[in-house]
Amino acid sequence: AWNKYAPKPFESAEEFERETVKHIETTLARSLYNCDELAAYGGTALAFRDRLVIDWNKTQQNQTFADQKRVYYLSLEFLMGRALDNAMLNVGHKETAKQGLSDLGFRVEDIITQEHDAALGNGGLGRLAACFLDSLASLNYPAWGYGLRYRYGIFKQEIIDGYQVEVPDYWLDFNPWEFARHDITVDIQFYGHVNKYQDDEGKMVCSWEGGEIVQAVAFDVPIPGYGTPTTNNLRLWASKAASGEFDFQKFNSGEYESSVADQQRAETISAVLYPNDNLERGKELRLKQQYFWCAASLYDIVRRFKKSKRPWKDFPNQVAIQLNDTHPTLAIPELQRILIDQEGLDWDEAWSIVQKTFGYTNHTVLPEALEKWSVPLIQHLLPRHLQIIYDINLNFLQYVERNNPKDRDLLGRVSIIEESNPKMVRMAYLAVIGSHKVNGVAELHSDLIKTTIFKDFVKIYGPDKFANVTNGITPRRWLHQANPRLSELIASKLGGYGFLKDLTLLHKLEAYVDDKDFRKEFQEIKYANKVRLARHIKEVTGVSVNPSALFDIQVKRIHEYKRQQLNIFGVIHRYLAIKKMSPEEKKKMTPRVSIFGGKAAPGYWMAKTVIHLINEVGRVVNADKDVGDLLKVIFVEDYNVSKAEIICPASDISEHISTAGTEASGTSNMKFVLNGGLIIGTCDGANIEITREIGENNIFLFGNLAEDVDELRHAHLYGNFQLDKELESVFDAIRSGMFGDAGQFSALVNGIVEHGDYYLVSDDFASYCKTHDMIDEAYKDQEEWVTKCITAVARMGFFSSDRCIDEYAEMIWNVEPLQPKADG
Ligand code: 26Q
Repeated sequence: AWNKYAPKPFESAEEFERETVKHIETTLARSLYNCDELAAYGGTALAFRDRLVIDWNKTQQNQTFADQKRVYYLSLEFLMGRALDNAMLNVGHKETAKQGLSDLGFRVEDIITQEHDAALGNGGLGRLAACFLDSLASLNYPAWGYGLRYRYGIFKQEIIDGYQVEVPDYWLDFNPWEFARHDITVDIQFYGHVNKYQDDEGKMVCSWEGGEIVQAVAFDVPIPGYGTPTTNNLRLWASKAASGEFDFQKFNSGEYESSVADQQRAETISAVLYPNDNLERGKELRLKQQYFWCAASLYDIVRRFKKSKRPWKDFPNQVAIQLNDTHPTLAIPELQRILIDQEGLDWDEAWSIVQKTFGYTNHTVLPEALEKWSVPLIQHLLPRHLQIIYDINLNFLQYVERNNPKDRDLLGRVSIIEESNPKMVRMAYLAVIGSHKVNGVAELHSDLIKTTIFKDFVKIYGPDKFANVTNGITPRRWLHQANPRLSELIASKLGGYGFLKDLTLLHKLEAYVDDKDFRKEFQEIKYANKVRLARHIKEVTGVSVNPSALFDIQVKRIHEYKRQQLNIFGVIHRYLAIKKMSPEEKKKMTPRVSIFGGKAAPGYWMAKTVIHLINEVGRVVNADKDVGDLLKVIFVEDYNVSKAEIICPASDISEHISTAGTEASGTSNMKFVLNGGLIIGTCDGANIEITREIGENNIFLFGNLAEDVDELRHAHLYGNFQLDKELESVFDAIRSGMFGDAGQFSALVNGIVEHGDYYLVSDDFASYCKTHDMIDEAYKDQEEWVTKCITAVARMGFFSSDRCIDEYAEMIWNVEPLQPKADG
């Protein structure tokens, strides 16, 4: 299979060493005598990259010749994390590399951790895109990701005096995983005006003219599959000033400075990832990013299609484009523009192609996260697109009116244009209208979008346009890489690593639930993972935690709807209880470590206040001699993908406690259970399906249901609402200054006491605390506890992103896998 020029798989440690050292000495120009871990990482990455690239080239060639339908996944976020361990897994021969590195005086784990995370995402949505790429390649789907090559990923979080401080994440100093394609560029137009004129045949045509041009440059990242040579492509666009005579003129006329300034202005488009998660802020630069990336990607996709010389009506049989939330919605009017203004198709023909091409995934029902852009802004930046959006809307509203002649209000409700001042373009509506399928990301969420934000559209298009694809995670990264010992234990019982390709095979583990040796090893692995996390906590916070205590973890973006405030109030409640206990009572307590992690959007004051409170509580509790090991409160700074790989295998309990109906799916819930931890959670998002799969005896559910939320909120505002008594004493403690200046936390407390408790913290508090008491009791019976954990792991097969991708492929994309050629 390997031609005579291609590097062979490492046949020995010596061969790996030879190539690694060659890269260190030549590609990196470093002497072996001052080779530190970073240089060893570089050499190792390059040696593995050489193998990856061979498969990558073959895959691309194979896909071009096969010329079948391809999937394009458009996402403004790809939260990839580190690549080397994944490359080693997929290329193979990690053991050889381990031996080779050891001969060179290094430990493979230390080398892997040298790599900077590729942190081009905020949270769940970006990590989902990364898991999808892994599954698409592993299942041999011909698929490309398209995104932006941000120079700065999500900021690094430092905690200084208990406050979050944001530090820029400049990550591109050394990135062996990207290939700059300086020959693959697209000119992207902004601003300008529209000219309408008659062409030679007397047809009215529009042309977008003037304005400015920014160049998009392609950077390609290989995405290897597991257990297959298929290696797909992730194409990220970087912005650059268009090179042309214009610059030379400026240089020549002595305007050097302003020419450089133009260049910098162009480069700011791809400079930084917006750090908002589930919040949209209407900034012009963000809209520029969106169009820049959509236009470059579509140009690329259309260029590839046109090489096949097929008629335009074949486009949707060759191309499926999935929109990861509304961020790429401008791709819809952009494709329509290409087809009518540049390719000369008539409107209806073009529109039918557009609708068949796109699918749209919704990730939220939170009103503050639904994207809207002001009409004047779009008019200014993208004048031709605004016209097309208006025409799409006109056609759509005429269609609605024909079918619903009596419903006058309906037109205003479903119009893409919101008649506010200024007028706004509702991107989610445009995405629904321009796609053939709309999906939510967990059953409850998919039901909710049909009855809330898209209710009218269900009436207009019928229910079949709406579907559910419950999220999943890749078991390669989230089981095998993050928890190698558990993966090995499972493989030893299941007769190999087949479960990493078919996660439903985990069900065979149930046969071992009573197997003494298996149970013991399962527990030992969990303990070892807790020791590893405890070591990390000690290193960065200086606090010692007891690995035998119950590890209770909540790591995710800080957001009011995710309710980290409920968790920390619960912790304070526990602290107050411990302070009142007799020595005998203390002896009966289950020792706990409450661990938090997550970033707050830099402008989200309430979220930052929550971080501050957690840190202040930790400062007081961790120093309190009365408490000792019974309670520790830890904030792990800079939560990211590589931290998650240490944290997820180390939980006894993890918290997924959003107000019912607010968390679309959640995916860390899946990661924790797959790694042998249990969940405390609300009936929200994928928690519901996790419960259905693993059984309600193996999960701790609490709180009000989604169907009760409206009424409860109403009661807060108009009814006779009583603050929960225990919560009141927590607030009294905060107000007393027990955790520092009480004034700092007044907005947090008053939001609940005075301003309607929108997230229903008080309503769920008693049930939350009671459930934690049940967890304490359950944890005392370790035998029963382990049974629950093992049973849950065995029943998690459904939550593989492989299952999820197969569902998209069949229900939405209509694409088939392409078997890799055995011979290059
Ligand atoms: C929009 C406009 C302007 C600036 C930023 C944004 C923006 C950025 C990121 C809006 C939303 C996001 C991210 C949303 C997100 O991560 N949603 C999560 O998606 C997961 C995968 O489906 C779900 O599991 C989570 O429930 C959902 O919150």
